[in-house]
Amino acid sequence: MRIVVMVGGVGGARFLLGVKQALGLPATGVAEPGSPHEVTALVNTGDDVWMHGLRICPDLDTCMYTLGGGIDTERGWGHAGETWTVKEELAAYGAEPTWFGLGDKDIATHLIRSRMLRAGYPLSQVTEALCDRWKPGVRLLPMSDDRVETHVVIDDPEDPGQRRAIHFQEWWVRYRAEPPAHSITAIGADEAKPAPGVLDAIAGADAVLFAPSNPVVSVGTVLGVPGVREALRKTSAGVVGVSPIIGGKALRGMADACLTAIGVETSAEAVGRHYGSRKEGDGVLDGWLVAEGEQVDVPGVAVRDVPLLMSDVDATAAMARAALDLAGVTL
Ligand code: GDP
Ligand code: FO1
Ligand code: CA
Repeated sequence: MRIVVMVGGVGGARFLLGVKQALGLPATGVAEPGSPHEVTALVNTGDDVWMHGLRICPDLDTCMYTLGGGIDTERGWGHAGETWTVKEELAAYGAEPTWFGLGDKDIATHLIRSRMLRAGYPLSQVTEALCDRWKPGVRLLPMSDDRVETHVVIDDPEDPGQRRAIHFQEWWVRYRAEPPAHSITAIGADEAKPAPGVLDAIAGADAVLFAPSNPVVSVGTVLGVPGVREALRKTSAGVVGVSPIIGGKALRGMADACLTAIGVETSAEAVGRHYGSRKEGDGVLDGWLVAEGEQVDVPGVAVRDVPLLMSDVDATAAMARAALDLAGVTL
């Protein structure tokens, strides 16, 4: 089976661990040759940012480290056993931004990536090279090789009454998404092209799953790459999303603040409707997985309620199996 999963970072990576287990793929490392299943993750790159002269790709790295067995499970991002010596030295120089957690081991990833990008390699090839080491066991495809950066318009904390656009990383990491977002825009999305292999993966899939990732700044950004929505509406694969909202709450992070910014209520039903039906509308879903006991109606979309907490890999694998089943895939 060829499974495509649209993901962001922490939530998406944990969901991918469940998808791998559901398909009988080894937890870490690559499947032995001839495995009947292959998984392609289409990863959000709107969080990406240049900092201290390094290109940082939070969602790609979170997926790579998580699936490669190197993630710090507590934080959900960055390396296990990380140290922060360079970060402290940069702060001693007063080199901004001091609010971003650049780990020493993580910097090696950014040095390799920045050097390859400067040498003219596209992000998709850089990612492939980095994955040669980490062996995530799924193909990690950036949504685009072109620069797309999510920015958030807030009231300027330093100059009340003025509005300022800041990078999503500053809004989230520096300000914890406290300042209300007046608008969220993926700068460069309109001119971006899907990375090589993205549209083919969707067209050739047996199932396309939306991880329970942030529907605005993760899945939403991937959907915003020209050509992706059309490919999803055309594919013969079943397209099924997993709600990141349980009981009207986002489990972690800033999905509620993002949904509010785009005028969507923080509920499984509102997010399902936001993605919309492929058959009875201009949306992209055939199915929508919601939390057990939730009564959700999304016109033109088959809704199923199942336990939706990714409390461990077994629980996540059960969610993945339910999503694949709803997508019409029999394992
Ligand atoms: P990020 O890029 O690091 O923010 O990670 P993602 O966008 O991939 O995923 C973040 C989303 O995962 C949040 O909006 C959460 O609501 C969702 N999430 C986290 N844990 C769970 C869980 O156990 N179950 C479900 N259904 N969603 C979850
Ligand atoms: N998240 C934080 O909350 N604080 C940090 O200092 C931080 C540093 C960081 C460095 C590299 C990286 O790949 C990710 C990092 N993240 C950090 C996570 C990341 O900013 C967010 O989790 C996602 O972008 C949210 O969508
Ligand atoms: Ca992210």
